[in-house]
Amino acid sequence: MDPLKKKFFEKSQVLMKELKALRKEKGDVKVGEVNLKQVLTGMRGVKSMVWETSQLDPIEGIRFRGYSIPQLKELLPTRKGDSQPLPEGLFWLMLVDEIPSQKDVEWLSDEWEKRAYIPAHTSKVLEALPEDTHPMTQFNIAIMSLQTESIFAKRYAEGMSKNDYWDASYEDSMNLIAKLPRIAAYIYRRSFHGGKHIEPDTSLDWAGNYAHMLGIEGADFKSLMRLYLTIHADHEGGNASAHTVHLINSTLSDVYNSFAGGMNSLAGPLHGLANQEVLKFILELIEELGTSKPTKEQLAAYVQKTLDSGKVIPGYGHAVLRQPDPRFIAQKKFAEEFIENSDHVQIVWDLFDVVPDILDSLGKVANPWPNVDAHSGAILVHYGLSEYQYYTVLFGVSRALGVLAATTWSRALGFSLERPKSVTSEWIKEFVKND
Ligand code: HAX
Repeated sequence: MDPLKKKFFEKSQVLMKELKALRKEKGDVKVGEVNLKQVLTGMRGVKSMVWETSQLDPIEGIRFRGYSIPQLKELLPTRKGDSQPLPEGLFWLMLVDEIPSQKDVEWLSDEWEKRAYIPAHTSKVLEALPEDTHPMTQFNIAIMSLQTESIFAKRYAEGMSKNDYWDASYEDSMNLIAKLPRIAAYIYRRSFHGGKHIEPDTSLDWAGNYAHMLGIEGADFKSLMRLYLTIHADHEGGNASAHTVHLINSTLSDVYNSFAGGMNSLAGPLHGLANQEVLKFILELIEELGTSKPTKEQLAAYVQKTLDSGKVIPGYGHAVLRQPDPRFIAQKKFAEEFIENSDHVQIVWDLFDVVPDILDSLGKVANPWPNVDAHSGAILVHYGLSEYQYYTVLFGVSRALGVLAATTWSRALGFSLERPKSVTSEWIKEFVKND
């Protein structure tokens, strides 16, 4: 058994027994109440699942196994000569709740490299699609085509014992994560660079190699990708993409089916697609205002006009956060350190000064602050990745780390099929009348 898998098995056995005992002895303890507003507005705040890998605080933002993003930047191993954390380190941390050593992350980079093989039919499936198919659609179709590789599905069909679900899930998760940069880079080169693909550089780490296969060279872009793929990895279990993965996987549908479902959820503009919408918004405002150096007054007027036309300001607001997103701040710090004289980055910073007051003045927006998606596009454009239709794929590659680590835990802990209760509006009216 590989060292990460062995560690995971030992830890998950202990927790599984503890949770079983808790369920038996304390199963009736109340953990909260649900009010009508929560039923009517997307179940905000209803505590209804266990997600081991990270937890979100409205004010402090995300903590991965208790560590904030600045702490991760201090503690996770880096590649020699680079200052940004390696996503391999975060995956290790999320899976086994331990900060890995340099040797551990090097082992993981090598292990993913060994598992990165893409079956021939996946490129055939992609090639059958029109080149202008949205990259997220291509990404999903490619993931689904990889389902032929599912060890879980094969072993289940052969009569696998419940006790082995975690093992097959671990293998599928490791294999899928290993393959994602290759299929994601393939889609980018196919859609935007005439199908001129770039061979992987197996001496690089997972994120560095992805940057290389995208065709954007330079140490700073590799560094950005390590940071980007770390900070987008997980945002507890209630967000739409993570929850979709959790729900699908609870039916014992394999990791490929589950992750593809989550990616369809990430492809919505209120969720991950917001990163493409933000850059589109910035490009459109530059076009309409006729300058790439707009004043804050011009920006304020443009924001107001957008709201007046019944649209949202992409990259602002959040269902849980009530402060600027630490993932936005981490990207701002990166831009301050590495990027000089970018009009796009300056617009992002000026919008940060202008938008919150305007959203606040509407009197209904719960969180007027920027979220993770407000900053990423401007940095990517700086390095030459200007095709914003692709941005959510980058997010998706990263999100695999969190949701697949969490899914492996779900199978090890033997979580049940998810099945909440729905009610009709008639039922609600009756209930309120009788209350
Ligand atoms: N611009 C304009 N109006 C906004 C707004 C924004 N950025 N954010 C919230 N509002 C509006 C809502 O549309 C809602 O209006 P109605 O009552 O007229 O329907 C009202 O304010 C209350 O909404 P809320 O309680 O503040 O926010 P929700 O929890 O319902 O929604 C969203 C959270 C993220 C969907 C919302 O803030 C939004 O639409 N933001 C813009 C899109 C975006 O950036 N999405 C990415 C979020 C982060 C993420 O998941 N990344 O992947």
